[in-house]
Amino acid sequence: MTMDFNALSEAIIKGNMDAAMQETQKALDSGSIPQAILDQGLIAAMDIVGQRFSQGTMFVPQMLRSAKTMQSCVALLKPQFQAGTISSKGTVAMGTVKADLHDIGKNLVGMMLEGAGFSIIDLGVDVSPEAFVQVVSEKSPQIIGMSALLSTTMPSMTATIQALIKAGLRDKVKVMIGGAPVTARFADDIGADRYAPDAGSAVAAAKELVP
Ligand code: B1M
Repeated sequence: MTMDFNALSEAIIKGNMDAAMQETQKALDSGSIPQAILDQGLIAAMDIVGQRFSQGTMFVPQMLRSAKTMQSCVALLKPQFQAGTISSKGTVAMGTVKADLHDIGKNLVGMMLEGAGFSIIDLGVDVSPEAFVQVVSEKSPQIIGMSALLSTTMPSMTATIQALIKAGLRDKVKVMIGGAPVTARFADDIGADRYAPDAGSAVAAAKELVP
């Protein structure tokens, strides 16, 4: 069924958690597809928050409130994306790179990968190249997933790949990168195995990397 998610988006933008959660539940109860709620309601709202921040009509505390509101709505959607499969397709160690605290996209990608049957090691935010190297050395994930939302933190992706090479571990793990400022060209330039523009593509890419 089609539904418009304006009330939901508006509640996210205003950081009105109760209203946003009610709208999310209402959309689920009325049969809306969870992916549509996510894309057209939640992510669309965060894009508007970003635009207003750029225009100087929204500030960091409001952006944070919107982010927390979105995360509560994502938690309501999470069971809808759970895997029907028990055996793991492989392990992905996911983190937002050093000096970057944005974790909504990273968490969404992790949630979708989990839903597709991958096991996730969540390294959190502000993850140093050394921490990525350590997880590869100790836990042997098939893939590391790096997320960056700031153009200033993208070089940490390069540093992580260099650190993996230095530790002799680069050929032991596939590297997937993503985040709003990241591009396929950048992924090629730094020697990553894959770039994914969104959570859905990240799942498709992970399946290709670990067939
Ligand atoms: Co920040 N922020 N922020 N912020 N923030 C942006 C990113 C910005 C674009 C806003 C703007 O100016 N329009 C801008 C960055 C400009 C730039 O460098 N290009 C910005 C800035 C400047 C800042 C601060 C510097 C502001 C300040 O303090 N003056 C500061 C930096 C803090 C830090 O990290 N050190 C800051 C802080 C924050 C908050 C803490 C308030 C909050 C984050 C809360 C949190 O994450 N827990 C926040 C938010 C919410 C945003 C915006 C509004 C929304 C980000 C988001 O969650 N989007 C954002 C504007 C925007 O992006 N429209 C902005 C929704 C999310 C689902 O999308 O994360 O892109 P996204 O993830 C997508 C894809 O990118 C992809 O899949 C996801 C799902 O489809 N993807 C991957 C992501 N990771 C992937 C990994 C993969 C594959 C795909 O493989 C491993």
